[in-house]
Amino acid sequence: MTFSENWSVLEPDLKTVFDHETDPLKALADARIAGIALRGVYNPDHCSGLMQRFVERGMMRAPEDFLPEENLPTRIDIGSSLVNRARGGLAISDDPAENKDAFLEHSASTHELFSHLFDGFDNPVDTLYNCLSALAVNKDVKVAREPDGCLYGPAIFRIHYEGHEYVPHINHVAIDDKLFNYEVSRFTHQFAGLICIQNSAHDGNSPHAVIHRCVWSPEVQSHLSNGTYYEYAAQSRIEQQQITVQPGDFYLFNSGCIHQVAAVEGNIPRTVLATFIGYSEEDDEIFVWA
Ligand SMILES: O=C(O)CCC(=O)C(=O)O
Ligand SMILES: [Fe+2]
Repeated sequence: MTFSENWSVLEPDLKTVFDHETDPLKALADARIAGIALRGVYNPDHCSGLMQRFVERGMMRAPEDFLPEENLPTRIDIGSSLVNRARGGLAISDDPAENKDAFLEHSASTHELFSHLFDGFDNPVDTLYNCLSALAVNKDVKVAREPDGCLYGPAIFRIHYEGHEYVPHINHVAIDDKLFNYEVSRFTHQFAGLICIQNSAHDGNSPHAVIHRCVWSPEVQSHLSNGTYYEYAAQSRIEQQQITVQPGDFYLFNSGCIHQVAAVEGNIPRTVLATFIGYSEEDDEIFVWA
């Protein structure tokens, strides 16, 4: 079976990816493959070093300080989230223009933070961008920006405590979030590109994204909204592929395909360095943000 026929393949290194597929991001855009994993791109010792640093600097609760029954947020972000600041819980106003200014201002502070946060370690954001550049054929991978040059936050650490779950959903700035006042809405496809920083269990069975071979459509949306998606997926025999990764692995999937992540179990927070990626076949730029 070739790479392009085998939807479930998550190739382990760059050479095998390119042995099978001349343009892996195009294969992802067409949902011919579930995702791509590049193993061991970031030093796992630096992953645990970063986790320790986040706790020491008070940027996250120490795992032993987290009790699920205390009603504390089960997710902590380090970095700027476009959707949260444009229309989610961190929006400051009903005025989209004000939210945009605030998001871009926050993004500038993330660039400043990330300019020293990794001192003494390899820079994981650079590693993530290097992975994307290696996979991008004839396209430039750039931090997302507005026409005036203002940069979006380059990536975000998401720290997930016990109970945190992502139910089946898509991420797409135009289709789902309808953020047409942002430059990133110009892209046809949106991907999610992540580096696993910490698994919630050390036995390798930590939940990560399950990708469904199901692109968004109004019909699919009605099932998501009505709570009937699982039945629909079973009836339609929608293929699913679980992504299994270890700290230091990079993984990439088409976030326009339905995906989900099971609830974290246990007191080790599942932590990823996450980005979204805008891709259009005819566009020679690939924009990356969080
Ligand atoms: O944390 C993950 O593995 C994926 C989370 C997710 O749904 C996303 O990044 O869009
Ligand atoms: Fe997602």
